[in-house]
Amino acid sequence: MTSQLSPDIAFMTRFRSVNDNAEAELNRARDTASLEAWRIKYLGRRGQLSELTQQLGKLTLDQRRDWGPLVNNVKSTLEAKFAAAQNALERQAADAKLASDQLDVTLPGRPVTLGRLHPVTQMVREICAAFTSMGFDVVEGPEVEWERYNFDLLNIPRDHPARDMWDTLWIDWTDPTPEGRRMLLRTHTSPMQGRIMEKAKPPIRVIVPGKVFRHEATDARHEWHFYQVEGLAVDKDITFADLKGTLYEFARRIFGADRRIRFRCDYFPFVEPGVDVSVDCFICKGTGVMSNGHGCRVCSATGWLEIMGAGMVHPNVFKAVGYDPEEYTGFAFGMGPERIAMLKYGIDDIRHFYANDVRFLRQF
Ligand code: FA5
Repeated sequence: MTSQLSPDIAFMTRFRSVNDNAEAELNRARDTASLEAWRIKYLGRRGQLSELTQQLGKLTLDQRRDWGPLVNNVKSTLEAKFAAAQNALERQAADAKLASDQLDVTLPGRPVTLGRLHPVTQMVREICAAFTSMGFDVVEGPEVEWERYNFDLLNIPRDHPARDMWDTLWIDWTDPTPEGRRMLLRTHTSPMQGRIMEKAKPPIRVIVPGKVFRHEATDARHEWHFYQVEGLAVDKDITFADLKGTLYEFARRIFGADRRIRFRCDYFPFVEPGVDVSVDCFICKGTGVMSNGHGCRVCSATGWLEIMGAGMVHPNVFKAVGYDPEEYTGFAFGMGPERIAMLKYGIDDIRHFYANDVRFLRQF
């Protein structure tokens, strides 16, 4: 004998089991994945509540009137509980994230490392500022230079013995033109004198900071690459007194009024007369002798440190760039910012600047 449940009883049994199971399983859903699986199982398009709604169709009209609202009621109750469970889970996740992200304000901060300008860059800028405040313009030029500007235009023709004053690093390159031009790493910033005068008409008042290179052995005062700042002033009636006045003012601004400064005759082929300018040595205070009685290593026991060469522009240089030396006069100078920084900060070896030891560099 087979027993057949009436559709009414069968529906009621199914309704109860769906209702009970749905609630129990929803309470057990602990994460988003199981919550989503629950939604698909009960509230999805092919879920158990849709199935129940379809089964309503097998009941009589009266039974449908009784069961219809109940099914709807259960559906909306389950939807509300699902939404609440979902909210609770989201809140839990947000709380957990907040807790793990919490800042411990008592932890020591990480120090921020500040970059700084290299002491030679600072010195070059300071020198430029001293001259710009006196009305000079700043121009820059190429580090790889033609022999013509580095030597020829400066009254130093080929085979002139004065070329030995600058041990030159030549560029390994052959000029295909008949002129057979030669290139080099500029040995000083003076080549910019010719470049500037070729292009501009007086009055000229410029300074040229830049790197220079020489094929020479290094020691406490000599690097094979270093900076120079060139100066050039050309106009009618410029005299040696203007040069002295400008350099005294420069030394006063950089070293203060107490520092002694010395002009001595010197030879540079592109100036006449030529001088070298020195400042009294900061280590031996101009005596030439150190506190231990030995001769001063920094100034070679002379008491003076040479910081620049200078002089009145040679008439041959004016002629080479097409200026009339009867009409114009001018002065030029070329200084070494490393040497000036050594004097200013009491540094006893120029090689510290380019040894890249941050313990040294951090002091500036
Ligand atoms: C010159 O280079 C000339 N061009 C300067 C000049 C310009 C004279 C205009 C007249 C008119 P000198 O070789 O002396 O001159 O170098 C000039 C300055 O550069 C020196 O006084 C010194 O301060 C610096 N200097 C020279 N050689 C070195 C070196 N090997 N290392 C560091 N500084 C140096």
